[in-house]
Amino acid sequence: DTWRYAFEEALTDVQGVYATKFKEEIEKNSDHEVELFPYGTLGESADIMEQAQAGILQFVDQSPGFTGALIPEAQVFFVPYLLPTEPEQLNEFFRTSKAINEDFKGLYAEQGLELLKMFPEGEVAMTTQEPVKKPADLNGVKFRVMTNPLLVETYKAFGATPTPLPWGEVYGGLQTNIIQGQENPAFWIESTKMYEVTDVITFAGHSNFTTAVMANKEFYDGLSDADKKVVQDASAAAFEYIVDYQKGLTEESMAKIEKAKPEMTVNVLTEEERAPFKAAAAEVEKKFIEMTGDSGKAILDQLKADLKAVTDK
Ligand code: 6CS
Repeated sequence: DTWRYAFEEALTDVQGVYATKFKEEIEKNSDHEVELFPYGTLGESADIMEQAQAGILQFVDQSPGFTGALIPEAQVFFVPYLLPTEPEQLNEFFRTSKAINEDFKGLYAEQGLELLKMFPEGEVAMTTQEPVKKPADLNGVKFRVMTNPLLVETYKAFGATPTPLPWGEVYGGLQTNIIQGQENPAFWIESTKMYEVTDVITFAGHSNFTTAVMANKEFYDGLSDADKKVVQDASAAAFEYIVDYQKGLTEESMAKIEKAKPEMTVNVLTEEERAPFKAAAAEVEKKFIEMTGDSGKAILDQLKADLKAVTDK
């Protein structure tokens, strides 16, 4: 039989490389086949999620940036400056976190989804028309964010006018000046040519793009123990593969951007410049608790404990 797996990016982007590895592992270790559906073949992120919940798709990669309406707690990844920036610590956090590997599993299960893996896709950078050195530089900037209420709060706290949009509207929105900024990891800024429609890239270190791969739960629960193991093993192998694949990826992507558009301004904010952005985190954290109540607070506390365990090592 054939299992259908959709994701939010092209085959050659991070989610696509992960999915390709997952497919290879499944097909090597079982009689099942996996058919991959990259971005654009089945609709926007919200569409592929609906199809996965309906059981039309067996697997889906949807980033928490789009999962906020379904699972409000998944917005925790948009509390700025929460995750470590050091890659090995970050990877170890995703491997070992109880919040991610146990608590979130329960929340996804309530929505008919078996959470298989969460993984990081790289440090998020802002791309804008004008330099961003301080929050005031974002005043009046209509800044596209993924469709997620907490990210709206983050960019409000950063001083911008946040505009939630699905991915498909971002390039055109920048081109026609409906929006003047957006944020994403460097590989994505490069592969989707965001640098063609913005002039400045700013690294503020406020977040790492997190994504999540899940199965339709009814489908997963109906698998034999042997097939469940094949799926779990393939997920673990794809995780290790993708974190390794990403070593140096930001630098390579930035070099390609530099080559394609030498006049692009790239600013890496200093600690001093980051301070006012960091100061916004407390307010966003408060909003997160308001939106998600005890359940969100429990996840946030667990996540912080998991982070501490990794950074104390
Ligand atoms: O910003 C977005 O909407 C997209 N960014 C990435 C890195 N992957 C997929 C997502 O749709």
